[in-house]
Amino acid sequence: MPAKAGTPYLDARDRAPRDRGGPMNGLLISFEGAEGCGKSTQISTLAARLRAGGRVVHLLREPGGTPIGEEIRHTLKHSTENQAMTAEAELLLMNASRAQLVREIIRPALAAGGIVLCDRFFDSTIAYQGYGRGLDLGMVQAVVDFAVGSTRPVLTLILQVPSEVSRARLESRQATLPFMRDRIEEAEPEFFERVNNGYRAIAAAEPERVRIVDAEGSVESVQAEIWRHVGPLLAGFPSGNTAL
Ligand code: ATM
Repeated sequence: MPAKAGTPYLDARDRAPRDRGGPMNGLLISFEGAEGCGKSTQISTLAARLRAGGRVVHLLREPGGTPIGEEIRHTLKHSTENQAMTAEAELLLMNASRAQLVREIIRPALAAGGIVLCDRFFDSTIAYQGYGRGLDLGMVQAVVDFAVGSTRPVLTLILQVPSEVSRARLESRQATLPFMRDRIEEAEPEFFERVNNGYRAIAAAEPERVRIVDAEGSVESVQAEIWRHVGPLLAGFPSGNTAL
């Protein structure tokens, strides 16, 4: 129920519609999926194709993407002091990084008509902190709403590979970079199963915005599938602009 004028109490949902951050002419597209699903390769291939077509593209990652966000990312993933981190602190740090990224980079980029490709956005929080860590989903959603306000992706692609494939790729990466300890990747296999269930639930709840892409095929075939979703969004969207 909307808050009455003069009421001191406003919850995150009342506040979100006012937190618009100005007119947004660009496109925000997010990419999600388990580790080792091939997201980074696909996002940079897509960015190159869009830039070749004269689009202004911003490639961002979460957590991170700003100097403050990158410090938070280090604390979340690699800091030697992070073993004791609670799920609640993890939720808030992910969203502190996000709140900064939205206001420092994403909103100005969208206002200038750019295309923002985000390697993970708030659906990671629903999947990892909500489904994976088991935090209350209503609470997680309220924190996300506060962090992003009305800045939401027009399209979210979840790249899906079988969990054995994802685990095998993760283990081979860990073997080649043993000094890059990552607290989140150290979770047990059941955690990642819950995360994948979360992604399936998100896709089922928002079929218009969220699409699952089978990412097991060749880089080219997966990119073709991604383009089938992205291409139609570009119709009527000016290319060759000089945004940001
Ligand atoms: P990558 O940038 O390598 O995907 O690492 C980010 C990690 O942070 C990833 N971990 N794994 N495994 C997913 C996790 N994450 C969250 O738990 N919540 C979030 O909101 C975001 C953005 C990422």
